[in-house]
Amino acid sequence: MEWDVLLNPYKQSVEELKVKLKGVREQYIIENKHSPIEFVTGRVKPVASILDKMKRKNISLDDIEAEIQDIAGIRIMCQFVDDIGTVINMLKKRKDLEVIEERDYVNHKKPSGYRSFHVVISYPVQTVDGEKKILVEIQIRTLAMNFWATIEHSLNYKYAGAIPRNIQQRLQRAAEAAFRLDEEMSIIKGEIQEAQKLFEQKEQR
Ligand code: 0O2
Ligand code: 0O2
Repeated sequence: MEWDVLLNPYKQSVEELKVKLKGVREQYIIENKHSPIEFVTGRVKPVASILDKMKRKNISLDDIEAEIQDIAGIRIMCQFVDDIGTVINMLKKRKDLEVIEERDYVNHKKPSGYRSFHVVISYPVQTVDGEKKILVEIQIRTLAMNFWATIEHSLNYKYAGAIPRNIQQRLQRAAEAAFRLDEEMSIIKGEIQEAQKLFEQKEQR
């Protein structure tokens, strides 16, 4: 099978969604508002990883487009935990995509310590053969969650999924520290917003 042909609409979708979501950030910034989006990245799953997942989950070639939801992957990084909900609501209101699944690993962390909010969307991409609906997994997470996940992902790769116990324990503690960092930052965010409200009231007097 021609992987390039199969993956092309996925590549197109990732590029389009990156432009659109970076545009959302831009709009907040020009309107002088706090952007719930700090930055956006995206990738098409490498063929080797697709083959791995097919094997691991016993998925046949005919079923990959329906069964592998993260062939196209978008990641949205936020400063604050609250921003995650704002981003999810924004996605749900958009007319150019449909949210079809949600996985809340923010309030229900994985045993590894992983935290992130996953949304699977159906995205209509225009091809030369007409419209094709593509599944895209969007991961929404804070900068602290992203820091932890990036490090843990490299360690998992290094140890081929069998991270030594002592390092696993360190990672658990690091995950707790990242959680506390997010909590501390949320408190500061609240303080800032309160100060701004008081300032506005003073201005109006
Ligand atoms: P900027 O603002 O000039 O840095 P492409 O290579 O065009 O396909 P892209 O978006 O460049 O795609 O690459 P990718 O890997 O999808 O996303 C990386 C983007 O995330 C880059 O922005 C990085 O600068 C940005 N990024 C990474 N870490 C941080 C961070 O901690 N804070 C912020 N604000 N941005 C970060 P761009 O798009 O190159 O634009
Ligand atoms: P990549 O491109 O290497 O990131 P499964 O894929 O079976 O684990 P499922 O239900 O298909 O699970 O999807 P899920 O769990 O919603 O999302 C899987 C993706 O979430 C992973 O993609 C990771 O990006 C991320 N993820 C999930 N758990 C962890 C974790 O414990 N640590 C880290 N660092 N990331 C995690 P892939 O397949 O690894 O692809």
